[in-house]
Amino acid sequence: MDPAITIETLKKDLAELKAALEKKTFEAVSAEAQQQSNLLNNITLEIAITGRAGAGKSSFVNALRGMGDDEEGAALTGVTETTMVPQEYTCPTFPKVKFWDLPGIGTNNFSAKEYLKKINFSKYDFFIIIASGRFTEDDTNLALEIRKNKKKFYYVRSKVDIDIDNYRRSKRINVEDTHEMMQSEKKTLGIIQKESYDNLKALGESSPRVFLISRWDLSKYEFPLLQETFEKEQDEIKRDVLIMCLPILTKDSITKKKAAMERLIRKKAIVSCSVGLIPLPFLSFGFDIGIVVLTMREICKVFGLDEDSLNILANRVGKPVEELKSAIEHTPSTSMITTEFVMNILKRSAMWGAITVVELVLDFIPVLGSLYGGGSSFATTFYLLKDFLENAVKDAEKVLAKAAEPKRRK
Ligand SMILES: Nc1nc2c(ncn2[C@@H]2O[C@H](COP(=O)(O)OP(=O)(O)O)[C@@H](O)[C@H]2O)c(=O)[nH]1
Ligand SMILES: [Mg+2]
Repeated sequence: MDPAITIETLKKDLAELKAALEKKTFEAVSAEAQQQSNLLNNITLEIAITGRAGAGKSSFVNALRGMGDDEEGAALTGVTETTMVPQEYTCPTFPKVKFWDLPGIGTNNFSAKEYLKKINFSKYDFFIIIASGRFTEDDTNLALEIRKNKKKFYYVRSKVDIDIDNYRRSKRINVEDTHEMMQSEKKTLGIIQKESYDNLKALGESSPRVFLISRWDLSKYEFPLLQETFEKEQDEIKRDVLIMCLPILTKDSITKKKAAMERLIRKKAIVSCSVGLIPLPFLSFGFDIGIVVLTMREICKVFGLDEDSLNILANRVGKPVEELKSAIEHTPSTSMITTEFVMNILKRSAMWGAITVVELVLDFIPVLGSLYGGGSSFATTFYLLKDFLENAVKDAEKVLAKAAEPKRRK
């Protein structure tokens, strides 16, 4: 198989890395890489979803995990809340990312302060306050308390799909008329946006921002904007974890995941220089094959190409998992990604006969040459992972397109 990346793209990457290294010493960059290279497994992120009973909290948690409501392990929806205990739901691929389905505000007559104490306020990274109609004093009191405690929160208005439907019915919109359908959607969103703004303003919020969503399609309305907003307000590391853990909704989410994964690969390649190098009989140098295997598996998960993610997606879109898998051309299933698999790529790759890539790396980043095997370890790890990533991105795009195709008639 031809490599998915060329020497030219590699040069571009190396030039960027070189520029980054000019700002800091290699030791500093290396220490930082050590700390951050395992971020998908050791950075925790706890997102709290709160709001009144029936607002759509549990449904939103399921949507954030890319799941339907009827799946095993999904949050129960449409049920009356009886407990005051936050329910924990982990991201299906990286369990250090958690979505907390909080008890309904206002159900037990707690003050906002008491409520926050009950739910163990301090552990959450940020809050999402959901309402399906009007926001109430309970919501704004909670927001006020969260703000006092210097944490971020976002107002979300759920179920806008229902509002759009209702508007269309009341105006007898012709469903065949795409223009009318689009106009009526825009019109309804405008109305809700204004209503929510006035509603929160009347409750004392000075310049409220509300994000309109439907749990049935997070790629639509204002979920993408909400996602962008909360990502922006996280530190770099948590932002990348968020990007890599949220489900793939659009091509744009694939692009963002790719950039985050590239940042991670750079760190992994740097770390690979300073760990024990394993010599391989057919290569003139050693490198840490374990890092490569693990990262390739992580790439599969991030791009929804592992078995679990594919099953979840198949269930969500109501298609057989085999149909989605048929769109994957390059990426092997995670169980196939082993040391042997990586060695086979190396054996087959003509580039490794001549050590061009290693020379190239040392050309750009000579400091690696001073570490025993550093240049070759970096080059091998970097090159293998970038190549794997390029292919995974192509496959993820194909799976996304396949999932969106109209269902086949039986
Ligand atoms: N159409 C539509 N229904 C929703 C949406 N979000 C939640 N629901 C429905 O609203 C009801 C209450 O949702 P649930 O998530 O259980 O609310 P919770 O009490 O806040 O956890 C359920 O029947 C959901 O299916 C949405 O965005 N669109
Ligand atoms: Mg619930």
